[in-house]
Amino acid sequence: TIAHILGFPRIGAQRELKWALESYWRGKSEREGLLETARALRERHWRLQQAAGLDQVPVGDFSLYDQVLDHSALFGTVPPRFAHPQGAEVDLDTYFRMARGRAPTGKPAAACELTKWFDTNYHYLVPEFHRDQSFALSSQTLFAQVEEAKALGLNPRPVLIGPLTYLWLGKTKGKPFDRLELLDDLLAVYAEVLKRLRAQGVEWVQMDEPILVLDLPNDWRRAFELAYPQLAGDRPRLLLTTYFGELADNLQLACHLPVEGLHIDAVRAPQQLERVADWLGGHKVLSAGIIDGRNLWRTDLESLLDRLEPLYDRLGKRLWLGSSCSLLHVPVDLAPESDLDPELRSWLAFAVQKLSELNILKRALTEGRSAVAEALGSSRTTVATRRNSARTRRAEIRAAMSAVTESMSRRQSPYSQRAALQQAALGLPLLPTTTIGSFPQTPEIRAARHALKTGALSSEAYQGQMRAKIKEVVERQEALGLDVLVHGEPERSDMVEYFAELLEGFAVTRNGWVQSYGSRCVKPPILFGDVARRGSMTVDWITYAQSLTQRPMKGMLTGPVTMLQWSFVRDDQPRSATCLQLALALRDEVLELERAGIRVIQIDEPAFREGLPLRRADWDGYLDWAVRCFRIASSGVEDQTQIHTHMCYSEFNDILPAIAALDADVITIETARSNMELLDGFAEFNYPNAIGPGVYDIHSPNVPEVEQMVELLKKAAERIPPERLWVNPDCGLKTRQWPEVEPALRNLVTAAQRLRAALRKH
Ligand code: THG
Ligand code: ZN
Repeated sequence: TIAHILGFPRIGAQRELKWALESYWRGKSEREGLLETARALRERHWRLQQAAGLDQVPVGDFSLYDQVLDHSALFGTVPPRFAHPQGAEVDLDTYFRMARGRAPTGKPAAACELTKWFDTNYHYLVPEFHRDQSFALSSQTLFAQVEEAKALGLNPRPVLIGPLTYLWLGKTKGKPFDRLELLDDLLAVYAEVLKRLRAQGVEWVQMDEPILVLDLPNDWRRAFELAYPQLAGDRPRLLLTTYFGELADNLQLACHLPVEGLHIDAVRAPQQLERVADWLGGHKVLSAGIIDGRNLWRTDLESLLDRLEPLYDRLGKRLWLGSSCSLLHVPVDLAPESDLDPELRSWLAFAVQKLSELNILKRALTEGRSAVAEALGSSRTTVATRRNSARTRRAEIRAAMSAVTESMSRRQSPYSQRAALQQAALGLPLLPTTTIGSFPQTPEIRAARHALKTGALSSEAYQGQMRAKIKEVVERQEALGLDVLVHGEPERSDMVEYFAELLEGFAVTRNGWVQSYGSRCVKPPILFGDVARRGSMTVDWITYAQSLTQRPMKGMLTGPVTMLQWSFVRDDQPRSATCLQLALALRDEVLELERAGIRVIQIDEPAFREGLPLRRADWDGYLDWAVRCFRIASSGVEDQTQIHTHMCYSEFNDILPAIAALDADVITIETARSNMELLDGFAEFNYPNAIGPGVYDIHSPNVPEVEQMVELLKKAAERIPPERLWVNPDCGLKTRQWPEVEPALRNLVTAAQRLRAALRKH
């Protein structure tokens, strides 16, 4: 019986990789320094696994930017604009140019697209395939890392994204074609990679095929049956790994593929364990992913053993114990989190702690429970204290949940009536201009927040500095001629963390960073108990900002679904119940903003689409409660109060009815890069309320030209009646800098004015 994990977080407990990357990109350090930091992190992470008694270490789970990009380098999938000679080694700067559009050497070019990795908050770089694509082994990195692990006396298990998942994750460019046409050519490179690994003495390779938990079209299912036999021959054993969900209709397919082992996610889908054991045949390894790679609660070891012992009796050594998925999605180490409440802390396991949980389970199976009695006792106590804790349940919140009525999720009047009342109250021009909420987080703002945290700055002094920033952005917006203003959010570290710090039921960590993309990280809060609003969270800032201007000031909140989606949430009640608590807390904040005279309130839901389950059969259930929670948060207001929402990073077309059902008065969405094609869906669907399609791509440092935005707006006006069209950037401006933002917004306002004038003439 082997205990193992599918991957370890690579950013480093102190985010060493982030600092090393950013220093290299700025030209402040040499390639050697970066590579040495990376090597040292790999060694540290492998040693942690070894010290915890795990039997194999994943190799290739480490990446300098993204594991999908690493595969594009391995197979030579480099888009033509990077002028990479076919078959040559993909060097470090080509790699970073693909990721970021630029690198210390080489010509800049448009970066590859970033997209969410399944239903996580991690983003991968989308492989680009063109019609005459061919693949060739173009990176030695993986083989070198195998040698590295061997030299340390470890048993390396290289991690590869499987051929079908790799093709699935990519996009075709140019004339459309079927990606499966590329499979044979790609398989030849996989065979070569496997042969090389075999020659290096590798016993097992982890082949990730997480698309086996999706609804797969039949030709993709057939492709699995055709592809894997072609990988037979001189190769290591294959552990086919699936995660993030249930195999369901792909279960027999996965069990019958000619590989030596199958890994399943037994946290998201525990019910499939026994069925897979039944179907797997008498010689294959079953790797049970039983330690949660997506959340950070300590495992109930004894209940799990009740489940695993009968399986172990059946399978013996063929039962392996693993993490449900890579630990990439959880923070590194709980040990330094000394600020956390001790009781809450005793309920948690970060990546390092999860390694020992695996070891305890393995020992309990192979040596008997008595060999680890102490650890099991501690787990039992944890489970009991958490279940019975007063911290997790509040009577008044339970009462409020039961008291929710149907009318709480309905505005007083339909949109058309509200729109007229809002227009009368706000007096906005045709094509009103606004921004999404955040303005550049300057080094001064960050320094002030840091000084507040360390105690170097008093709370009063901090308030004063933030107010000064707010005044500055209000003046700038007035000067630019924007119609609906924002306060700029200088006081917010992160749109989720900010509210988590103020709400009861949440804890935040000091250093619990999780990689979001490249060197960028987020620190997801821990939602451990009933959510309650202690007092107002945004009202002082917003009313101060409103006091500085006659124009409407938008109050900015993060919506319930996004708060849920971007936190580690409790697993002792359905997500829908937790989301309802968030909605009730936000509803109170919305009402207080309204009472304070704020007439436009935005409730952001960028993670609304990402929360959609991976299987279509589960969509309606999710959309039903997610929509209801948004409506509960937003519907307490008078008709005159205008509710906005914002969404980004997503394909919206498949959930348009749900987006319409949110019944926000205005939705602002990311569209600049899709050239307004995204709006076709909204137009075809006859989306009923107002829309602000982003006309300024804030992900690029380029300043958009007036003409360019006028063109985009014209396209938008062909699809959406101008009376229901707003003009705004794609997303918040937090990551941008003033020298780009100011001219870009000036052009945006000019573009709106031009189109208004043109429309008046007709
Ligand atoms: N907040 C949270 N999750 C998110 C986003 C967010 N997921 C999707 C998207 N936005 C991810 N985008 C980013 C963009 C910037 C950063 C992180 C995620 C970022 N992080 C800082 C860093 O890594 O240096 C750390 C935070 C800080 O110090 O401000 O810049 O907005 N929850
Ligand atoms: Zn956005």
